[in-house]
Amino acid sequence: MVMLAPEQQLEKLVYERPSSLEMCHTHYCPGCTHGVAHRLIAEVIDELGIQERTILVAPVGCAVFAYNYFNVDAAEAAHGRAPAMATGIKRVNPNSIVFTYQGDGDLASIGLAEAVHAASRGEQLTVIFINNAIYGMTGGQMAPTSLSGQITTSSPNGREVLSTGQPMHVAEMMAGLPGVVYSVRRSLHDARHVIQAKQAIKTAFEAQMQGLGFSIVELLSSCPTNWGLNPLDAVHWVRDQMIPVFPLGDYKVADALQSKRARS
Ligand SMILES: Cc1ncc(C[n+]2csc(CCOP(=O)(O)OP(=O)(O)O)c2C)c(N)n1
Ligand code: SF4
Repeated sequence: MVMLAPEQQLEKLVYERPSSLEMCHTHYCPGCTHGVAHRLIAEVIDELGIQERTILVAPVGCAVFAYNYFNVDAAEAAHGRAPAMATGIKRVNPNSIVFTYQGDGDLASIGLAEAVHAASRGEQLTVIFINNAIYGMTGGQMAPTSLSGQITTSSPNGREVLSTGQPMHVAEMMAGLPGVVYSVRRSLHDARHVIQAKQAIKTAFEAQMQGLGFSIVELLSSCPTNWGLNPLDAVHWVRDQMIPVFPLGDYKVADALQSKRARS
């Protein structure tokens, strides 16, 4: 076969599936940004060259089958228990890179204790926290992160903050714990923010690779199905309704990571 110089080639590769993603269809609904989050994590794992030593701890929630979608070793935790399971996995395999992938029902509700204690202990883990303001898998019940007045199947008249509290701010809360070295919030609602989200995921994994402590990236994510919106309106809802309540930003970046970012 005649090899053409790059400038003579008619086809240019613009998309390649990360090796850390399996070649399969996911069960996510059209327009759901769980898939975007998966793609970003897989790209980061590939770019950091850690596929062979990365272990996912999957949640219960819409991402329950994440272990089928990532081409890395994986374990499935009971609902909310991923940080506890990840703690054990990391402690017996200190050279592995362990991450949990958890929704807001999983992390901020039933599994809040496991998440907060793992963070407080400064476990060498990375948590990817998907905040879609609702319980997706079970049919759209209110989550700790549901917005004030948000209509869900368990708050048909809108979330009443006097009886159910204000939306929980996980990235800010985690930042207050000494064991946490990196806690930020990003959004998946448009291309610019997706690129920023990827950079944060990379920094979070790098924090673990350097043995600095617990890192968490909160990602504002869409659930068009349970919000009753089409995919475009759903990402606009993230932008217009969620971001004012959950401001994007860096809530904690340890000095060791700051100086690395300044050097790069
Ligand atoms: C011990 C236990 N309690 C409750 C459930 C039911 N349950 C399954 S998924 C889920 C909520 C998932 O919501 P979230 O973590 O926000 O993830 P999403 O589906 O939105 O991605 C609940 C309550 C369960 N599987 N196990
Ligand atoms: S129910 Fe919501 S979170 Fe779950 S896959 Fe569908 S759109 Fe995504």
